[in-house]
Amino acid sequence: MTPESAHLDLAPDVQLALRQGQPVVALESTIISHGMPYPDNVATARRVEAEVRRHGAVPATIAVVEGRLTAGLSEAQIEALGRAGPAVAKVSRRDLPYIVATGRTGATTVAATMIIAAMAGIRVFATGGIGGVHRGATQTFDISADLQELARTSVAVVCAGAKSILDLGLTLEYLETQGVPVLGYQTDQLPAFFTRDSGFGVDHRLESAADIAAMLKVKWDLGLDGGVVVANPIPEAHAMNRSDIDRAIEQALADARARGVTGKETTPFLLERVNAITGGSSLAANIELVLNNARLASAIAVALAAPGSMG
Ligand code: PSU
Ligand code: MN
Repeated sequence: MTPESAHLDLAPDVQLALRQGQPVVALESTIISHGMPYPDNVATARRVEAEVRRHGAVPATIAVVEGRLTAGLSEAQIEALGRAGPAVAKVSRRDLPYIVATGRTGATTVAATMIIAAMAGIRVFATGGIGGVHRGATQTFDISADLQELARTSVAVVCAGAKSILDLGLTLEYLETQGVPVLGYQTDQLPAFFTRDSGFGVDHRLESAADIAAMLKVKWDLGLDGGVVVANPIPEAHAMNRSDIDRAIEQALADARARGVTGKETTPFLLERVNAITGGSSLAANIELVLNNARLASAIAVALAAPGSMG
């Protein structure tokens, strides 16, 4: 037993799948507690797990439960995280040792989920949107720890790009500096979460899950540790009107400035404001894009697990 595995609990089906080299997809929990309102958050988490199963992989929703790093939450654990909502600690890399040492429960961000997934041996992770460089970061220095994690931890993160609550141009610059490939799945454009096009391009375009899996294998075979952003645009039918979402985001940013919101509260505050201002329409889009990411992540995990693929 390695020192870290003493802190790690795997659900039986996750453990079995990993032992047999079967595909597993990691899922995060901050999206449940801080990214969507109850009870849609719990319903969505369940649907995402079912979607992963339907596409041939085992879902592992990740959180810290009473001090245990947990990959593969039970239904009751998901319900508890969703019901508690923002009262649950939001756990990124810097928070993990405190939460574990004190036996607390926390919802893991993309960064912390990547860490636990990598410990467990899970290489593919589906979420909604990643954190990034915030607007105004030249003054605030507010850069999500997700980006640094992508630089160091070898997990592919399938997302719908990032919300334009962030400075997407600076986010791409940061990822370039850190050597993190940003792949477009069947697109040349970086998607902006609710919309298919942010006005920025991706580094490389790939057409299939198998091609993405092949590139991941080469990256890691070459010893190029670190993550990859797989940007998967929201399905056309569910994409939002750009000017509606832009207006909501501007309003949310103004509200955050007026209230002096800083630090780890910034992202949850902005997510909650955007949800509130746009009402049900953004929530519906959010749910659809996460399901879409779960499907692609499952296909990538299946391709990676194919005989001869990961050696
Ligand atoms: N962006 C979203 N939905 C989310 C998050 C970001 O559209 O749920 C969450 C993710 O868990 C992400 C975290 O890892 O917020 C980033 O927080 P911060 O910016 O404080 O690093
Ligand atoms: Mn931040």
